[in-house]
Amino acid sequence: MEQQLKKLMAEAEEALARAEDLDELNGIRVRFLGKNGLLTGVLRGMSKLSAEERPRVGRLANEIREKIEDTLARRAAEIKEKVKTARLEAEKIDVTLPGTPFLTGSKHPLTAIQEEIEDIFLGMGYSIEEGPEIELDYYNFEALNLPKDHPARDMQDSFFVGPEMLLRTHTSPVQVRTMERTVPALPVRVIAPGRVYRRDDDATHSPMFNQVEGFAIDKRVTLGDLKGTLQVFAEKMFGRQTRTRFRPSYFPFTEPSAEMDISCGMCGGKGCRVCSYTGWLEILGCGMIHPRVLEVSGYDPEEVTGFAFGMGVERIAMLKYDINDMRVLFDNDLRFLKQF
Ligand code: 2NL
Repeated sequence: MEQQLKKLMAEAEEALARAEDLDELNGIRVRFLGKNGLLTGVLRGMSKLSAEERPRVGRLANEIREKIEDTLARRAAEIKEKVKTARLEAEKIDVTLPGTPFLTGSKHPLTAIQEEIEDIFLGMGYSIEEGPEIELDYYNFEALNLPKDHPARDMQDSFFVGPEMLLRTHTSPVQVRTMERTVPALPVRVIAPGRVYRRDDDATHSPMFNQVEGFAIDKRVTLGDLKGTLQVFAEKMFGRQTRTRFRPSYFPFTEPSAEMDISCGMCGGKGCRVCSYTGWLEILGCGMIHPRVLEVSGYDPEEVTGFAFGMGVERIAMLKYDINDMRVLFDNDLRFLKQF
């Protein structure tokens, strides 16, 4: 019986040494130490032993059980460690390999310029309003002192989509809608950025372009307020050294009307290719809101006055970045866009 037990132990040790995973170990445990296992099987024969043999064999059996259990535990620990090492090896990464470049976009120059314009006027207490791009003839023309068949309508050749509807030719209709909504509240200071549409198409005109118009209404708003406001705008947009000049002009919705020029930033006003050797660049149109326009929207022109201005965002971008063909702003060629 002692022989049997020693043989059993040798078999168990050998099986344990060969086992490769935890499932196998568990199988060995069941096979040797389980309730119906081999060790139990041998011990069933103990009844045949003599009284002096029994304690010795019993002790040996216990020793063997403990030994097998020890080995089981040791092998389990070894196998766990091996599995862990193998997994670490498999999951190894080389942190010195070059990474995948993270592609970052940038704002389109027109968006950047428009936001810059917005920020300047927000800083002067203006709020931003938006409106529909498909507009009623009434808001685009009639309310702005441009009755049907008025020759000044030809200044803005338009895309009509119905007898009374068109793609807006400027963002002024947003301002008319704002006046209608806010009357008689004072003061009103609003800018209206957005897309506008005109039947024009060449290097300096696109059938769709972006405009920022602005206006201010209050008691006793003057031409001086207009000039001061736009001078501040020009300095913030083009630099502290920027000078402005106002030339008389004509718009049906302002009286008097003017064009504002800024001193050429390229030559400082001396004259160069960019300013066609005049020293000046035209950047916007403006004027005092025509009393008829105030009246149509419900404000009393005897009580309040206002100024208004409008500028093309593309034109500002072209001047600021020295771009000579407007179309590159719409081509979306990355070789161009990546420069900003
Ligand atoms: C230009 C000139 C201008 C206005 C826009 C305006 C709006 C209202 C009343 C009066 Cl609601 N005027 N807007 C005034 C003068 C000039 O735009 O050359 N834009 C690109």
